[in-house]
Amino acid sequence: INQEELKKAAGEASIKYVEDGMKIGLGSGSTVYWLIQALGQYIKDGGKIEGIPSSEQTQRWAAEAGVPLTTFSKVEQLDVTIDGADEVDKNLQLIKGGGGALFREKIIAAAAKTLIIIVDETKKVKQLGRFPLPVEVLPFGWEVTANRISKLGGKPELRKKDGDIYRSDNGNYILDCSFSYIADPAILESQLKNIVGVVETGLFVNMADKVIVGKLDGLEVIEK
Ligand code: DER
Repeated sequence: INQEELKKAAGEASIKYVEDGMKIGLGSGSTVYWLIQALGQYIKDGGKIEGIPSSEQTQRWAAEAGVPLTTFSKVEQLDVTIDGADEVDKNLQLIKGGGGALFREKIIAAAAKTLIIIVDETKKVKQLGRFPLPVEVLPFGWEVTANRISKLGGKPELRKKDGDIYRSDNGNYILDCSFSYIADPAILESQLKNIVGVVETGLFVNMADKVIVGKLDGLEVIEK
C-alpha cells in the first residue's frame, strides 16, 4: 500500500458524512482529488449535492467528475467542508497551503457548519512546523512583509513555480515560512494576521471538527 492509496481511502471514507441536499465546500489537493471522484460516483448513483470549489483546479476536477457546483451568491452556509492538510497535530490544529489554495480554503472552511479533514498518516505530527508554513501576501511590498515575518522567527521563501513567481488564484504571492516548530499556533496566527501585507496564513486554528486518517492498518477518525 502506498501513500496515494492511503489518500484515496481517506477521501472515499469522507463520503460517509455526505447526505442528499447538502451544500459541500470542496477543498484542494491530491487527497481531495479522491473525494471529488467519490462525489462523482455519488451523483451517478442519484445523489443530490452541490459543491463550492476552493481552487480553479478543484473546479476543473469537479466539472470533469460531474459534481454540480454553486457559489456563495446562492449559498449562505455550507453543511460541510471536506479538505486536505499538510500537517495535523493532536489538537486538530492544521498547517495547510501546500497546494497554494489556503485563502479560499479557509473561506469555505469558515463558511461550513463542519470541517472534515482527510489525510494520509504521514500528515500526523506531534507539533506543527516541520512543514514550512504557507503565508499568502500581497505582491506589493512583499519584501517588507517578508522581513516582518522573519522577525517572528520564520524564514520566508518566495514560492516559485517553473522558475516564475507562483501566483495564487487570487493573484497574490505565497511565502513558505520555516518556523521549524510552532509552540502556540493560535498566537502565531494572530501575530501573522497583524502584519500589514499578510493576506492569509495556512494555520487553521480551532477549525477542524473531524480528521479521517488513511493508515496502513485501516482508517482512523479523530474528533475534537
Ligand atoms: O494546499 C492545501 O491546503 C492542500 O489541502 C494540502 O494541504 C494537502 O494536499 P495533498 O492532499 O495533495 O497532500
